[in-house]
Amino acid sequence: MNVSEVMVRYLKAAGIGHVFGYPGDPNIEFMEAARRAGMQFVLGRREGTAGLMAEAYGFLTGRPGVCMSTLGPGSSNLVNAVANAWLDRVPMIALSGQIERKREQTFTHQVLDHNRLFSPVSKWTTHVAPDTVAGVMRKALRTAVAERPGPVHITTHADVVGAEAKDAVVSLPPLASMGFGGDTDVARRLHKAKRPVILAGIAAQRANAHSVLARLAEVAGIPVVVAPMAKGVLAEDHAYYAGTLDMACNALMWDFLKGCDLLLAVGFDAVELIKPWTLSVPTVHIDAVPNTDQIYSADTELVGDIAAILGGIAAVWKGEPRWTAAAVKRHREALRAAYYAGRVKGRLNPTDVIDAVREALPREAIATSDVGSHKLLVGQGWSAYEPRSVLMSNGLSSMGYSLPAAIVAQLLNPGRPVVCFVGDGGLAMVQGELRLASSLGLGLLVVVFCDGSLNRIEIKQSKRKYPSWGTLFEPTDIERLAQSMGCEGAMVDSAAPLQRLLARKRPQGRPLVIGARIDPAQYTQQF
Ligand SMILES: Cc1ncc(C[n+]2csc(CCOP(=O)(O)OP(=O)(O)O)c2C)c(N)n1
Ligand SMILES: [Mg+2]
Repeated sequence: MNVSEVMVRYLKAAGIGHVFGYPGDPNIEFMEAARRAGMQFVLGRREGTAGLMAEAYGFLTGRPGVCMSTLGPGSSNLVNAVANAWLDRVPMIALSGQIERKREQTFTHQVLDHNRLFSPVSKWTTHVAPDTVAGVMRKALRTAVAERPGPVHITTHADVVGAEAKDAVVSLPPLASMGFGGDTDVARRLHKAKRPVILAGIAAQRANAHSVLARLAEVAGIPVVVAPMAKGVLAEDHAYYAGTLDMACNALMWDFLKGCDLLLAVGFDAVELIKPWTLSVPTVHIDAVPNTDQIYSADTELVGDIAAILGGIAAVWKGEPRWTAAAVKRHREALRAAYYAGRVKGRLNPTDVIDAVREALPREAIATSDVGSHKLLVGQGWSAYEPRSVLMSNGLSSMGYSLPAAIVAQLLNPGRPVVCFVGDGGLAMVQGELRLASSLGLGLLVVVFCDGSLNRIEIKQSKRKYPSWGTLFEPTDIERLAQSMGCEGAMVDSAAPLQRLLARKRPQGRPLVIGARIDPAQYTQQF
């Protein structure tokens, strides 16, 4: 199939039988694909009115109205109709041809920047390519009809429309969510499943779904994997806690998910995904918003108050737990063993640091983590027991986050221990804020993973057999840095003094900054 044929298959699968438009050169392959597929082409007398016909089609049927124009003057003529659908809240797929990709940036005749032209009046502006066309069509159709509905604009380049599609799987997502009662259907499916798993993300935490999540996991016996920013949404000593996704021990976690026969994605936001989604298990999307990202495909969507939806499933659950607590425990033990892989005996390993801090602090401690190799281990190894007790930036993943975040966590929770985990690179970006923390009198614990390296990047250089270049930097004397900022400081290079230091006292009235001179060998083994 060529790209146009894949596009047309998606439109037909969505029940769309008409294209309203006005053609130019770059549209010919698309029109031919539409003709062969038995679609009706309605030749308006200008693009603006053809677009309004598509809007009326969308209004009447609830399915996206499809309009089509050529590049340049055709696309600028189409803007008014797209803007109309935007403010009338009508689903629309607007297509505009474009010059070949290799000339788009430098050629000028008839070339307008469609993304800039349509973005103020579209829910999404994008283009198709041979290796993305099916994914783009799934996302475009789901986005156009999701509340509030509106237009998606897709540019179709002249060299793409006839090219062979490499992403040609035609699999239409549900274009509507299930209404009231859908939770009963999902409960039935859960009951039929042998190895269902819940993947809980940040929206579940935002919805305060933690208690009902625990209840559902218990009554139905479903292990819960959490996304990093949702750590604590299920206490990590709960019998059905099954690990954190896309941090250390990634391979083991993905294998665990691959082994399930029904996945409930509960408020899971794919913004936290580092690896592409490769699962093909039947998936139910439970969220406050429809699955418009289409990063994972879900055959069913339950959209609304996440806690209420989970409560509905738990309330109608009948039958035995799907997993025994013992089976989940075996998985957790394998996960823990993988987490310690690569430890070097007699050295201060990153996991030694995390363990020492976790053991020294009470359950209710709040932890913040920065970005880098250390985050991947903190993300898997730090045990969280309460919602919103772990703060990390895992969407933008910006270095320099954890110290400012810890300052605020301590400011808002004066009686609660707060620990900031940070790499030496990340600390260097924001270390001036240590002075703020001491002037505010915050008894923060700051733990710095000192390896003289932007390790996460250095590791990627070494994977390509490149030397470490631009990724190493001179050590900072953390003890003196801390003191000059009005904090207490210490440097450790083995586990025993770290444990002693943490046992001695909690920081009071000013931060305690501990530089942990780690051996990064464990990172190399792990990633
Ligand atoms: C603001 C910002 N700049 C650059 C990056 C890219 N980056 C991701 S991890 C990393 C290395 C971080 O080094 P460090 O803080 O020492 O942590 P380590 O990896 O050594 O544990 C870099 C440069 C980023 N995520 N954010
Ligand atoms: Mg570092």
